[in-house]
Amino acid sequence: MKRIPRCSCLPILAVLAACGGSSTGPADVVDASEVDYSVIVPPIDVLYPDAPADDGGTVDPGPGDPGGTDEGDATPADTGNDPGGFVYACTPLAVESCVTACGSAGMRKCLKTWGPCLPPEEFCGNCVDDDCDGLINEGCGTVEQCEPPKVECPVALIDVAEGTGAFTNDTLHLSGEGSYAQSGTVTKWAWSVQAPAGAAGAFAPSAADAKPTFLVDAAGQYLFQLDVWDDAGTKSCVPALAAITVDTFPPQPPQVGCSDGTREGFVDQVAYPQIAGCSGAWERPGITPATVVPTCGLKAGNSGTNAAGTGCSAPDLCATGWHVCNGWSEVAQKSPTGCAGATPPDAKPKSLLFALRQPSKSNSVCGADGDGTNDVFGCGNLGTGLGPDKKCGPLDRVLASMQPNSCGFNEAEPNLGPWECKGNDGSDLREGANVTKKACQGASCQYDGAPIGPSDKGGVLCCRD
Ligand SMILES: [Ca+2]
Ligand SMILES: [Ca+2]
Ligand SMILES: [Ca+2]
Ligand SMILES: [Ca+2]
Repeated sequence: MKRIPRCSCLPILAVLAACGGSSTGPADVVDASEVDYSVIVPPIDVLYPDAPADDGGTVDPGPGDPGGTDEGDATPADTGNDPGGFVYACTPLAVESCVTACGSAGMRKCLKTWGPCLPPEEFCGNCVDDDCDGLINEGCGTVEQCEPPKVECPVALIDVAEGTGAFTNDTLHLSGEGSYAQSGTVTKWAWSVQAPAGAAGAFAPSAADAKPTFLVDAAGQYLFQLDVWDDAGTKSCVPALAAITVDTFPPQPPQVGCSDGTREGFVDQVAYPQIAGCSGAWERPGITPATVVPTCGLKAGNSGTNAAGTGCSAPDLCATGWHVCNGWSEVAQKSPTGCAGATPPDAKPKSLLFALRQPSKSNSVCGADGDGTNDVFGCGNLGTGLGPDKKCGPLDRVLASMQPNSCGFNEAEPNLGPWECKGNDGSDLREGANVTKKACQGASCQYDGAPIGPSDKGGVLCCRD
C-alpha cells in the first residue's frame, strides 16, 4: 500500500483541528459531540425468568429437586424462575452505530453479545484514517494533501496477507512490521482480537510477535487490534484495526437441509448454507448419543406427511447429506452468526428450540464427545439461557431438569409444549438420551392461545455433512 502523508497521530479531536475544513461525507470524522457513548456499554448477563406462559399455563412450584439426588444440575427444575441463565443484551442480528478504537464511526451487530465495533471503509473526503489501518486515505489516488504529521507516538500498521476475507480453519498471516516511529524504532507489539463465540484460535508464536499467525476456526467476524511501542517506551496513540470476515468452508450452494423440504430456523439458505433449523416430532428417545440414528427413513418434519413423528428419531428431521449438529464447535464452524438468526424475526417468545448432540455431565456445562447425556442443548428462544460460564460457545438455550421425568422448562413440556424427557430414576441426568417430541398429539396442548402439536416448538439443528 502506498503511504500517504499523514495528518497526525494525535487523538481524533486534534486531527480535526489540524485538518479542519476538508472533511465531508457519510464516513466523516467523528466529533465528540456526535458520539453517543451510551451505546458503548459492555453486554451484561441478567436473569432469565421462566415466567408463566401467556395463557396462564401451570408452573411447577417446587424448589428444585425434592429428592436431592441430582448433584449434576445447577439449574433447578421448573420452579417458574430459572436462575443462572442469561438473556440477550440486545436483539439478535440488530445493528447499531458505535465508535471504533481509532475514533471513527463504526457499526456493530448483536450476536450472543454485541459483536466488535467494525470500522467503516476508508473515506477519501477527510483527513483521517477511517478504517483504522494506520493509513490515511490509502487507495484514494491523488487527494488533497493533509497537513504533515506531528508524530508524537509510534504508528501501528497491520497487514493481513489473506486480505479481508478467509474461510473457517484458514491460518491468517498477520504483520505489524510496517509500524513505525518517527523517532527511534518500534520494539514492542501487542495483538488482541475480538472473535466469534466459540473461536479457539490464538496468536502464534505469541501476541507479542511482530508477525504472528492466527487460526480462524469459527465462522463470523473477527476484529484484530495492534498496539506498538517505540524504544523509548512510547505507545501508539491509537491502535490499528483489521476486520476479517470468515465464511464457512467449503463454499456451498443453498440447500434446505430438512428432510421435509422446509426450514423453520436459520431460514435464509443463502446466509446459512451449512446449518438449518428443522421443526418436527420424534418418538424414539434421545438426541445426544451416537447410537441415536434415523428410524423412519427421514420421513419426519412439521410439513411432511408424518408430522406426528411416528416411528421416527431426532436425526430423521435432517435431509440426506445433513446430520444433527455435533456439538457447539460445529455450530461455530457452520453458522456465521452463532445461534443469533436461528429463530425468525416474527417468532413468538419461547416458541422454538432447535436441539443438537451436545454432551454434558453437570451444571449444563458443555462437555466433550462421550462425556455424558445430561440436559438438552440448542439454539432458539425456548429454554434457559446459556451464559458464557457454561462453555458452550455460541449455543444459547438448554433444557435442564433436576427432577426425573421432566425436561425442566415449563413452556417446553405438556401442557404447553411437546418436549418430554421421561425415563427411569436419574433421568434428570440423562435428558439428552431420553428426550422425545411426541407429546401434544392431535394438537392437544395450548400455548399463548394457540393449539400446539408434537411438531411445534422446534426440533433439531441440522448441519451439512
Ligand atoms: Ca479518510
Ligand atoms: Ca485507512
Ligand atoms: Ca420443516
Ligand atoms: Ca439434567
